[in-house]
Amino acid sequence: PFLLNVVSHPKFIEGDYNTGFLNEYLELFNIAVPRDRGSKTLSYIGNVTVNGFPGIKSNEKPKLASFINKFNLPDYEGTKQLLDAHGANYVADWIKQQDDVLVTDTTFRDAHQSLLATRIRTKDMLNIAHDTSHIMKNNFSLEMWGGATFDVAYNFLKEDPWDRLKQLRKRIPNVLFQMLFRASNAVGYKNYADNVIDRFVAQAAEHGIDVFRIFDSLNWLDQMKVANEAVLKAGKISEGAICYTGDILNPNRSSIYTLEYYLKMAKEMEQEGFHILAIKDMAGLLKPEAAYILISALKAEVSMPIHLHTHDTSGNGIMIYNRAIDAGVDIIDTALSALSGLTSQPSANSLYYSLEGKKRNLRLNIEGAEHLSKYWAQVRNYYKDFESDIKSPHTEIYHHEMPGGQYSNIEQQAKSLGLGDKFEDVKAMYARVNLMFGDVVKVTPSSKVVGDMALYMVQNNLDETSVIERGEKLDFPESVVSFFKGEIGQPVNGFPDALSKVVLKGKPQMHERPGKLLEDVKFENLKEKLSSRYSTLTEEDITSYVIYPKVFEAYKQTEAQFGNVSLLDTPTFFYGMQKNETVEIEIDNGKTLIITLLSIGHVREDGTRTLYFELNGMPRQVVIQDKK
Ligand code: 3PY
Ligand code: ZN
Repeated sequence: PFLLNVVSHPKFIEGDYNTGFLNEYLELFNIAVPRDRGSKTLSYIGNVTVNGFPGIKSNEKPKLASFINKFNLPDYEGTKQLLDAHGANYVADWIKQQDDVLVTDTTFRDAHQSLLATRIRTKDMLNIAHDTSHIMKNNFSLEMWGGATFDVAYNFLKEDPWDRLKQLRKRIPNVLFQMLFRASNAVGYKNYADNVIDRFVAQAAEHGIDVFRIFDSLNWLDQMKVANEAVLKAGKISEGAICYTGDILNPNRSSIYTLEYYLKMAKEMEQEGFHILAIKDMAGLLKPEAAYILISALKAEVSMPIHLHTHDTSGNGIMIYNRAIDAGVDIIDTALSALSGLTSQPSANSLYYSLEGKKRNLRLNIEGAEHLSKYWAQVRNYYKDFESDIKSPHTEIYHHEMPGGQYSNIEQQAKSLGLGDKFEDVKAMYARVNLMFGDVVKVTPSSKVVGDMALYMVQNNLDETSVIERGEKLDFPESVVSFFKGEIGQPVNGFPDALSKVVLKGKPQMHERPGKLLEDVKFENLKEKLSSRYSTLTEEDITSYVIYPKVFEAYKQTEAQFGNVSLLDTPTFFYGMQKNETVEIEIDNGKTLIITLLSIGHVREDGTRTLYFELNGMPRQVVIQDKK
């Protein structure tokens, strides 16, 4: 009966209290938005139990990790206190004075973005947060936000990314929090107005981000300036990233991406006032000796500290970091062993041991890292259905240059287009499209454009010549048209003429920064509009709405229906409950729901089933539409 919205029904309001009308007005049974938190939670669990969770294929619900935290309060001393007390320039100088190699741990962001389709939930991070605060207290930073985590949180995990930031900040007050920021694309896939970038950075800084790694998907510095200025204004650490492309060891690979190119861009970035320079090797293309040459040259020619990021896709990650460390790199990105390797970052644990006997080692608590890694090894099992198919090192990345995170994605896309058996062609085409586009940097979102074009060409049997010859009649993918219009920025060597002509079909190509032409977003008007729609609305919600309007609204709808599902343990969130199982969900300090699933009723003719629960000792029933 708690499902029925009787009191708001017009007949009830008119004074017709005779419940006989319930039989006449069947629409009363359609309203499935329960009001109290217990009912919302039961409704969520009931739904997942009956209908499953998107992407979860196995039936076996993983066991809850048996793990004891060593600490139950955070530590209070670390790099965060250095920044808060002395400011960003001080921290930049401090980094350069350290003999040890400093560590950024990517377990909370890039590691699971690259291995598990970004699916790790806040709950699993919070469960290990106090130990992380202690064990990683000597880290440079924790990369824990940005990139794809923002939209995946809303879209797939049905949780609020801002809440993740705030909750983790409370439990880890001592280590710098770092995010990946796509310059004018913020945490999205297209350009936003400058005032959106400004506002996003200010709010992220206010709620806990200390280090912003800013990159542009075409290495177009003009486009990174707005974000950099916003970070400087917020008093936080601005880290400018150069995306590594091509191969400086191979003079035949590219006439653009030479050592001189990287040095020139680094010097220009220094002029812009970035505090740290990052080399972002998003596809793992940097070979060990290239790392040695590049880092040595950068150390000699720029005074910013150097932070290196790579992916272990080729299997050469540890070797790359060893040579970068020989060359004097200041900070490196690693993941805890259990979430490292392959398309993720190299393992911190392995790197530590590989450096024994050398002059410099990592500033890492190795016993602690092993302890944390044991936790993640158990938790990773919750996400087994999101594992990518890559099982061994891939050296072919040196040829196709596809970022690791894109690889499994594009494989799925190929399958869904019926090109499953042509994946080899798609990868080869990806490399050819890169050259057709003028040899571009490939990272979100430019990598998606190259990928979309490669799929399109294989699907339509096109090659470099026929695409131009038949181009006037071809309907190119939307992302490709947008790229040639200049909407995500300018490639290093500009746009190729012949291809621009057939893709654009007379539409103009822009050579200005798109953000400069976009009108400022009027946040006050949006606030008014959204406040009338949602009873709880934060200033950050409005920013999220601007970046992902549909995704945000869908999230709010799920929240209204099911409450705060981020409180559920992960096995229950993905798998629901099994008969006679009991789970506990702490919904507030000291308020716990103890839920037992007693039985599942048969499907009725209208496709519904009743699930019989016990909630804190009281019997409860939930009617669920069986969609299977
Ligand atoms: C992202 O933009 O999400 C990336 O990880 C790019 O490497
Ligand atoms: Zn990365």
